[in-house]
Amino acid sequence: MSSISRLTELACLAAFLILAPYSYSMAEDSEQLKTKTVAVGEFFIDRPYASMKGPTKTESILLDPSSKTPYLWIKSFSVEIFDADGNRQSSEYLCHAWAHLPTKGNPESALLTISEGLPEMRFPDGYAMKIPNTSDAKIMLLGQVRNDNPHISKHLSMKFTLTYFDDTEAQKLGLVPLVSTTVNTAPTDVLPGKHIYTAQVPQHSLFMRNGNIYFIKMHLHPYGQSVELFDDTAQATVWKGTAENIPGRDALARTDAYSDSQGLKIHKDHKYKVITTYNNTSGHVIDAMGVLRVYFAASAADEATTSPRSMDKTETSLECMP
Ligand SMILES: [Cu+2]
Repeated sequence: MSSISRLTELACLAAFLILAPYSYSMAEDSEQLKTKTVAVGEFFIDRPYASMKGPTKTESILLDPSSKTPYLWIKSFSVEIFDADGNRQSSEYLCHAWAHLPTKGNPESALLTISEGLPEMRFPDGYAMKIPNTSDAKIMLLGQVRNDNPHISKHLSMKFTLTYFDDTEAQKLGLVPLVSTTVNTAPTDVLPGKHIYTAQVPQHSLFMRNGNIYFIKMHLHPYGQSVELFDDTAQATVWKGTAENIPGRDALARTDAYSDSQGLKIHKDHKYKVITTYNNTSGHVIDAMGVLRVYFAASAADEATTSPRSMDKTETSLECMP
């Protein structure tokens, strides 16, 4: 190799090393990831409780009063269930758990929520929920249990776990903040048999901007089969998640989630709908929900021109935001 081309190569390498921190987010270092756990409960169950009908408990916490950074960046939220002796219990008792993050804007845009079939949510590398770290910036935690076993007498408690980076680390990593919103297909009473429910994504929805979805969770009740985000303009599925029911029980074993740094592209000039399917094999009418919750980052241009804080209209009320 000539000395000139060698010099050119070295110059290119130097330029790359100088520019790299600004062009690429660094790999997330788990040593810098902090963890907060909170016990919520107890919940006493001695009869069946359908989804959304079981005992509920709340707690409010400061995530990290010892941290002096102005913001904290939440990476994951999970819940485990224990009995009175501290033995780990099945997640089938989890109806849902919420963490309402402090925000000056739309409260619905800063909600972490997990529910039956999905006991953990974790954002992909490069993305997180950003919250202020001040003495009044409390996170409101809510847990609700469910049960389909009539022969039971149990005291349960929940362990909520949040993982997060402080602002200094988040800046180093170049983390991008996400906002959250839901689309609810809201089938309330489902007759026996197969059913399809469809809801248009409203134009005022937080994710009807150019940008990407980086995390999706779906919420179904037992006998739910799938939740799909469909691009009506392109006539294409954006994402479809399915659920696994426990045979012979009124309970979900598992629901899908989407978590990927690549993201799912959203076009603000397209029309979208959410399609939920149920197969009610119980032989009687059941109550049900079909919710798609997305975590979204707008493109830089759309973020500058459209503030989510100005969109105070939400698709659903706080009582039905799983
Ligand atoms: Cu529900």
